[in-house]
Amino acid sequence: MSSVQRNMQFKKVSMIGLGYIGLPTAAIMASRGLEVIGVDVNQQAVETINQGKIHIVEPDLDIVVRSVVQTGQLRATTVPEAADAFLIAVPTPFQEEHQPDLSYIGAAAQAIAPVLTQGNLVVLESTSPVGTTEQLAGWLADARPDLSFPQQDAEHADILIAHCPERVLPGHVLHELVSNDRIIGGMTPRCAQAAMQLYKVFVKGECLITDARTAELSKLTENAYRDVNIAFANELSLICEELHVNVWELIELANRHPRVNILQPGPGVGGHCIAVDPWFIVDSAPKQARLIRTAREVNDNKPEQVLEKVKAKAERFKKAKIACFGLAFKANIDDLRESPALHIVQQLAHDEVGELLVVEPHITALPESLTAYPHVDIYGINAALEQADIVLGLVDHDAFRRIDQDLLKEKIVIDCRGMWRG
Ligand code: SAJ
Repeated sequence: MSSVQRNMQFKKVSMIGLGYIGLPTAAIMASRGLEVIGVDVNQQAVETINQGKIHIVEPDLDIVVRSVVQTGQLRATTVPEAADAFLIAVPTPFQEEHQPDLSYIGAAAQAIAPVLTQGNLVVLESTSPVGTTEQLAGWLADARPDLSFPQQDAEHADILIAHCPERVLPGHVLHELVSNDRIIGGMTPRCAQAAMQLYKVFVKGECLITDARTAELSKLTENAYRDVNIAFANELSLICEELHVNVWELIELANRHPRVNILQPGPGVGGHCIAVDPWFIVDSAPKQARLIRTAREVNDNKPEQVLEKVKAKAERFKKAKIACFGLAFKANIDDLRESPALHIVQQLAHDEVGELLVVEPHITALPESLTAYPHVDIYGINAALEQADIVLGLVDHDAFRRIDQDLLKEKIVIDCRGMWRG
């Protein structure tokens, strides 16, 4: 290995995909002095970013983006151009039967292949099934037979490839991007070293080196671990209902054991990570991943159980007024993607269970999926509480936790988050 290879200098870096992960990462790298070219197929997102604005919601991200666009360190485009390193942060959703959909990674590979040059580093950040980094390397090799890749030339390859999964928590992205430890999975040790040098530019946490397959499974394992633990809490909530025990008190007591740490039940698991990633393990090892599959099923069934409970209570009224507290997929964010709360409200609206008074302080208007229903409207906290027969707590936003519980005394309360226990 030459000294040039040992000390790769990254000056210009390209981020493919400017979404919830790509844009903050691009902005942070730019703020550390790298020249960053952000690439996205969404022309509108590109224009927004080039105006120094953002098209997603993440605390403080607007400030960083405005600053690095103003100084010229970050520029967005729809067409990839040559760079020292390419990071890929595109979606990896699943298809109908929960098989992973790698088409966005395939499209990213096709987009960057023409501009690759000898010595480039390509890093896959998207959460991916085991073997995807090798698949990416295969696609790039097919597109560029004039260059050599790690699967062909190991440590002598022209192009270095690694998988460094993103692990940041929505709502805390800017902090966690810098402070979290980072897993660096190289296709070869040299690939890992190069990727580590790049991440060291902005990561204060430890950079832990491994191979690409272990890095892929590590990310999936982290989210499956959380999913299984939430499923345990959700299952407990059903057991407690059957046995007339308060699940929140039960968990609080059990967690006083020094080696017990049960998570919180809820109306289901939302977001685009935890409800998706465990399926990638199930898809790759269906016979072995029995617990992981069952956890997914337990969590996916939770909204149905909430619906049944609300319907049973609403039957007592001619047309129940149901105040639905929260639409977001979790507390204190405005992200409605894959939200069990939204799913429950949509289903209540569809089944005409009553008049729905939707309270969601993080949005200003009802989402499109609810606007067509005449018996659904958006309300402030107090107006909804004044009128409601049934109060349905779906998301534990801080604003809801602060509600004066005297106002709930005369109501039928279905509190899926344990926020009104007092
Ligand atoms: N939830 C519960 N009970 C709990 C904790 C969470 O019902 O005790 C629910 C939330 O309400 C939400 C869902 O689970 O609907 C997921 O929320 P989350 O806060 O657990 O996770 P995400 O999806 O926002 O982010 C996760 C994180 N992964 C882990 O904590 C292991 C994050 O670090 C990852 O980067 C992210 O997935 C990702 O992009 O994969």
